[in-house]
Amino acid sequence: NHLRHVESMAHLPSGAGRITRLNALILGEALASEEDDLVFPSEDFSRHSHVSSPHKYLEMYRRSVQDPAGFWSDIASEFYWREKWSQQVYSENFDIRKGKIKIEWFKGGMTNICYNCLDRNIESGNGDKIAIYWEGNEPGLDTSLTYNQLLARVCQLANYLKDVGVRKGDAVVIYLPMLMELPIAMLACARIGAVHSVVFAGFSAESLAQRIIDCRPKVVITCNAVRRGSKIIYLKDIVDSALLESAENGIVIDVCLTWENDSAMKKEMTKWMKGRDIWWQDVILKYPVTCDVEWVDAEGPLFLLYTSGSTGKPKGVMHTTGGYMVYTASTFKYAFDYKSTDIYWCTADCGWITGHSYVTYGPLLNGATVVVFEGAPSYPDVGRCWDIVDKYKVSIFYTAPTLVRSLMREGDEHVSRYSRKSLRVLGSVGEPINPSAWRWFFNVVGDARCPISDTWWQTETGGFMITPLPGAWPQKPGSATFPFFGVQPVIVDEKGVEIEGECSGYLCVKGSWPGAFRTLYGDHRRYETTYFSAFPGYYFSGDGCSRDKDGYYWLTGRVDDVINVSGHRIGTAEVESALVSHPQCAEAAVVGVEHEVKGQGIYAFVTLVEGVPYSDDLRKSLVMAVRNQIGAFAAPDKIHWAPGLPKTRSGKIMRRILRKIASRQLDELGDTSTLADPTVVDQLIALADC
Ligand code: 6R9
Repeated sequence: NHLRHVESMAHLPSGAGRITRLNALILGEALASEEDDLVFPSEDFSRHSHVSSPHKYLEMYRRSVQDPAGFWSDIASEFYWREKWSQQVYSENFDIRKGKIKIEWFKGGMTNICYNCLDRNIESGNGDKIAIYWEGNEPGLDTSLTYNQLLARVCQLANYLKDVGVRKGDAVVIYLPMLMELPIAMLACARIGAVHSVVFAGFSAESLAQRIIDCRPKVVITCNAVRRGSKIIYLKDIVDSALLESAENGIVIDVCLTWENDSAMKKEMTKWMKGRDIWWQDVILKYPVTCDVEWVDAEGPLFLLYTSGSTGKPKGVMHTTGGYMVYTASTFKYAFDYKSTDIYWCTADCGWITGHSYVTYGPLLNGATVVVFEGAPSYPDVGRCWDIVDKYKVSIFYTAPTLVRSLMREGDEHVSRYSRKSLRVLGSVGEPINPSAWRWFFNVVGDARCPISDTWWQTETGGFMITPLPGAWPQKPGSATFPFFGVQPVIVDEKGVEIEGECSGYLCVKGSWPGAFRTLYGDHRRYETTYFSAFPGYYFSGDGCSRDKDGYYWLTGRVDDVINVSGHRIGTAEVESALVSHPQCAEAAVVGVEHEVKGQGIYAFVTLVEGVPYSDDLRKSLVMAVRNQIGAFAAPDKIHWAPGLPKTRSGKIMRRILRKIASRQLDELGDTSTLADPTVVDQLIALADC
C-alpha cells in the first residue's frame, strides 16, 4: 500500500519508469511540463548535496514509508539516549473510527533535547564553534556565543528555575523578543524537563493573559522593553497587565524574571512589583555554569505553542520530546542541505513554530551556527537583510514570502549593492509563495544560483512536510514539490475520498510522522474533532492543495476560517470576538482578502448598536479593540460599516457573498435569492468605500 502511494506521489509510471522520468527531468530531457516551469539545480550543487538525485530520494522515501521503524531508528541513533526506546519504535491510532487518536514515537526512550543540542555537540569537539551570532536592532550592536558559552548560560538559568521551584512537567511562559535570551530560556526549560510556552511578543496583554490562564506557568520570563526599527515597545507593561488579569482569574504568578534590555530601557525606568519581579542580571550570574540534565521520556512534553483555529480560543499545540527532536533535526539537514560549514539565518521569531523548530532546535541539534536578529528587516533601510547576510557570510537564508514581496517592491538596487555571494540555499515558509516573488527571490537575491526550499508545514506538524530537497530535483516556482521522508500526503474530495493523480482538493496526511503534535493541551477531544474527524482515517491540515501532472504539490491556502496575514495565522472568529467586545459594535463578520504584500489582509464587516452613527473615530476605536485583544499584527485593514449582514433565513451569515464584496468581485456574487433580505447586498456595495 505504501509503495503504491510512492508511485502515485509523482503520478508517473511505476517503478523504474518513474525514476527514469525524474532523471530525465534533471537532465533536461523530454518534459511533461513547459520547460519554463522547471528550475534545475546546477550539476555541481546536486553532486555535493545530501540527496543528489530523484533516484536517491525515491530509495530513501520508499524505505521511510515501508519501514518507518527502521528508517527513523537509524536517524534517532545519531542522538544521545539515556535509555533506548522499545522494540516497537512507534505506535499510532490515526483513525477516529477505531477509538482515541494516539501517536507515540520512541516510547520507552529517555533523552533530553537540550543535551543533544549542546552537550553532545560540545563533546564531539564543537565547543568553540559559534552557536549564535546575535545582531541587534541597531547596526553595530552585536554579540555571539560559542556552544560552550551557550551551554553555560543555559545552565545558569536552568539552575535558577530549579531554585525557584520549577520541576519536570511544570509550564514556563516566555514573552521575549528576539534576544539571545529567548533560545536560552527555551533550552533551559528543556534541560530541566519544564514545558515552555513561548508567546510571540507582538501579542497583547489579553492574549498573553489568556495563555497564562490556560497553562498556569510557575514562572513568566520577559524583558523590560525592546527596540524594533525606530519604535520602542514596553513589554514589561504588557506583562504587568496580563499578570493582573490572570490574578483576577485566580492564576497568581509568583516569579516574573525580567531581562534588562538596556539598549531599549534602563532598569530605573521600569515599573516593578517587589517580590514578584526579579531582574535576570541580578540573580542568574550567581548560579553554577553546569547543571545536571533531567532525562525525560521520549513522549514527555517539550513545549506548548498556542495557535489560531477557525473557532473559539487559541489551541495549545503540544509537542513531545523524542519524535520532535529526530524530526526537526533531519528535516533541517535535508531540506536545507545543511553542511557543518554553513551559516544559517532564519528571520522568523521564536514566538512562532518556525522559530522553535528552525531557529532553535533543528539547527542546534545539527551543531549549526545560527544568526538571531532582533530588529526589523527594513531598518535602518531596506538593505538590512543583505547587510546581515554579508556581515556573517550567511549561506542559508530562510524567510517568509511577505518579506520577499515587500523587499521586491523597493527595487533591485537595494539588493544588488550587496555581495550575497555566501548564499547557497534560500527558504520560504508561512504561506504560498507566488511565482513572481519566487522568481525575484531566486534571480535577484540568489543570483539564479541558490535553490529555494519552499517548505510547507504547520505548528501542528512540528517540521517540514512537503519541501524541496535542494539538488534532488528541479523546482517549479510556487510549488512545495514533494513530501519529506515518512510523510504520506493525500488529497481528498469533500466526501473524504482519496483522489489520485492530477487533482485538487483537501490536503490530508495518512499515518503519523515523528514530529506530529500529540494533543491540544487540556482538550484531546478538540484535537480529535478539529484534525481527525472531518476525513476519518487522515490528519486534515486545513489547507487546499492541488497536484499537477508531474506529481508536484501546490498549496492553495486555508480552506477553513483562518486568515494568513504575513504568514501569521489568525482566526476570523478571534477578530470577530474582539470587534463585538466593543460596546458599540453589534455584530461582526471577518473575511480574508488578497493583499499585495501581506498575502492576505483582514476585512471586517461590522454592524453597529442601534442608533450609533458610524464615524472615523469609531472605526479607529474598533481597530484599537482588535489591537488590544489580540495584537497589532491582527488589526483589520478595512472596516466596512454594514447596516445589515447577508444572512440565510436560518440566520447564517453568508461569508461567500462577503468575500466577493470584500474583493470587489461584484459580478461574481452568485445567487443571493436565498437571503432573508437580499437588499442588504446592494446596501453593502453602496457603502463599500465610505
Ligand atoms: C510553519 C507555519 C501553517 C499554515 C499552513 C498553510 C500556511 C505555511 C506554507 C504555507 C503554502 C508554504 N503555510 N507554509 N502555505 N506554502 N510553504 O507557517 O506554521 O503558523 O502553523 O501556519 O501556513 O496555510 O496551514 P503555522
